[in-house]
Amino acid sequence: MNKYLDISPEVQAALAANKPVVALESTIISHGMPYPQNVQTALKVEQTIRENGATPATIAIIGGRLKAGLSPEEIEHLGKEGRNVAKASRRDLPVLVAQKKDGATTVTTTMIIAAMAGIKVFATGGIGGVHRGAQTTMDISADLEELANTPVMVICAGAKSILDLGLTLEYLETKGVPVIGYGTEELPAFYTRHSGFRTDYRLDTPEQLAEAFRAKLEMGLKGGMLVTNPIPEEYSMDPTVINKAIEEALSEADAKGVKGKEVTPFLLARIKDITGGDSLASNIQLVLNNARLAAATAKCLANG
Ligand code: PSU
Ligand code: MN
Repeated sequence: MNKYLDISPEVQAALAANKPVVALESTIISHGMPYPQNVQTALKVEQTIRENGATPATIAIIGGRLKAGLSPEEIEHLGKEGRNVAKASRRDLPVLVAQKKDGATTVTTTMIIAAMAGIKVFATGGIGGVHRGAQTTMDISADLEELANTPVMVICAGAKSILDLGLTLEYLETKGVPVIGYGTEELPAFYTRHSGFRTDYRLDTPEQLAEAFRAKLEMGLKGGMLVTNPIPEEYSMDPTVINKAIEEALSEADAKGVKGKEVTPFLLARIKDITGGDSLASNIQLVLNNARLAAATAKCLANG
């Protein structure tokens, strides 16, 4: 096994017995939500995965060790430290590991570490993508490149319109990443069920998701698969309210000159404040919804 990787005993036992395991990211804990809701949500997501018959593996870098499976104390630590913990993308891994630092893993690094551990399914909230204005800023999330290269199925609630959704889909097409709508032909827009953009395929059951991903793996096609699972109707936001908050957050980021890895956490925090916390409540519910689908899909993959 990779000498930098620690798989928790619980996750190791599940993998050895070919039982379903679901990977979870930690940037959503340290940079995506405020304390203490971040810790409460992370623990609730783990519990939801257990209740749905799979083993959760929350992923992070702790003291330079790549961790698949965290203790509740480690989750508390990442949540409490928040933005003091480095947001770790692919380019950050070498130095964080060499210097024995902590890192909160994004979709990118969670995929990398999940693949090292042999975990195939990963549940999160939203992925990074092509930012609006990327024609000049070149701000394109490393998440897209990772989806192109690393064999993990990522289950999210679509992408929010802080991104250019059309360009994000174009990029994924170029890189050969299948974009699946779960129970829908339309790409969900994270806080809402509708974006006006189409996914590549609609699949309707966890078994169908598992079959498609298994086919991809068995053909030896590199890269992952993106499953977009719409937020449940009862938790979805009013599009006018959320789009106004997004526009406001974007122009603030622009005025303040926010750049690089700070862009996404800045926008998420501002949107939460502008909506008076409503966006956070939706965010929590859509993550739980993705955790349930991921557990069901991991079960199908393990049984197949
Ligand atoms: N989108 C969200 N919540 C998040 C993120 C994105 O709705 O927490 C996080 C994820 O960890 C994602 C990362 O991988 O932000 C993307 O950051 P960037 O745009 O800097 O690549
Ligand atoms: Mn970026």
